[in-house]
Amino acid sequence: MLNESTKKLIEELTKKLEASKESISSSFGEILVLLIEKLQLSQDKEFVFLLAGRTGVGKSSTVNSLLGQQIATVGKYDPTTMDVQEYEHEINGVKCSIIDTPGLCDEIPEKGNNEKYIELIQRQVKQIDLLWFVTRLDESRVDGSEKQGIQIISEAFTPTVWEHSVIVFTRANNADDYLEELAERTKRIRNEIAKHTGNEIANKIPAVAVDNKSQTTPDGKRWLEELYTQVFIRMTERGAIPFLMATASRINKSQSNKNSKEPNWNFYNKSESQNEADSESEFNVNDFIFTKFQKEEIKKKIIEVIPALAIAGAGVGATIGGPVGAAIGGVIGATIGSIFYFLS
Ligand SMILES: Nc1nc2c(ncn2[C@@H]2O[C@H](COP(=O)(O)OP(=O)(O)O)[C@@H](O)[C@H]2O)c(=O)[nH]1
Ligand SMILES: [Mg+2]
Repeated sequence: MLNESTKKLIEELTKKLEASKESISSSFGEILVLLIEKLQLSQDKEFVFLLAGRTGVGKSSTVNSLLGQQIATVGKYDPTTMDVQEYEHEINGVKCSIIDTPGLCDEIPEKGNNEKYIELIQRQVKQIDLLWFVTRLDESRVDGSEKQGIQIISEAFTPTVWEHSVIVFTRANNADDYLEELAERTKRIRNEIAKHTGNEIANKIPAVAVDNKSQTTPDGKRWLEELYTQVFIRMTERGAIPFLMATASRINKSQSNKNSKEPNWNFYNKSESQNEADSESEFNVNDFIFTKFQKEEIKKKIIEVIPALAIAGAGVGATIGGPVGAAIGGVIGATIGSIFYFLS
């Protein structure tokens, strides 16, 4: 499946590495081949998000923030009936599907007609890689429509759908007492979900507070990377690699420019990285700056999805990930760069 030039490249890289002082597994070339093959296969796969939450809470805005593009229309719907709307997109050549559920968590005339909606969902939604339950942080109760939405979701799929879900709180900067409200609201929503799943599943659902109008939450921390991390680690194995591929060109950009100890992996759009290096003070929504802990969490998930990478140790990533990614190029090269960035 690999073309000749890629094969040659891997041979050369493996030789170089073996000649260098780095202690590197001799099977590194094999791992790389396996990785490239896996990514090639994933290129035609897609990841599917299902968005649940009242109209206007910020579902579309949050997905757009995460994916770095205006993928979903913001502030457009005023649902009068329950509907399932699927939007197909392509990001860096990788397909993604965003399923919106207007009415699901809303006060609408049709409310109470759960059977019909469950049927509609079952007919239209074949697979979910990540379920988003989105709600505002600056509201204290779980309202009746949200409870109804949680119930419909649990029945339409099975309660185990919540094993691949995140709770997202929007408008974090509108909260009066951020940390207290975050803890309290998380507890309440998990309790509501637990009615269908039991505590075991519900208490593991991560909650992420975001604010689509700001880089940070009231504690001064950046939320985008936390959202990325939780979305990635909760995603089905099927969706994880396509998601990584779709976002790879935005991983490690700012880190590599700011931290001279790490190799500069400018294997993506050159002019773009050039611009960034020139104007480093400007916040760019496309920049991810992961913490050590977030990198560690993502690494665990990557190894879960591609177990062969477990033996590609720390030093390897820092030494070779960038150059290999750069040499291979394209979305596969960018993804390899990202993977080794997280592994290092
Ligand atoms: N202040 C603030 N406004 C937000 C936030 N998220 C979304 N909005 C605004 O809320 C409105 C509805 O957002 P939208 O993403 O369309 O909500 P959706 O109906 O759940 O998809 C828009 O005017 C957004 O700009 C947020 O985190 N903070
Ligand atoms: Mg929307």
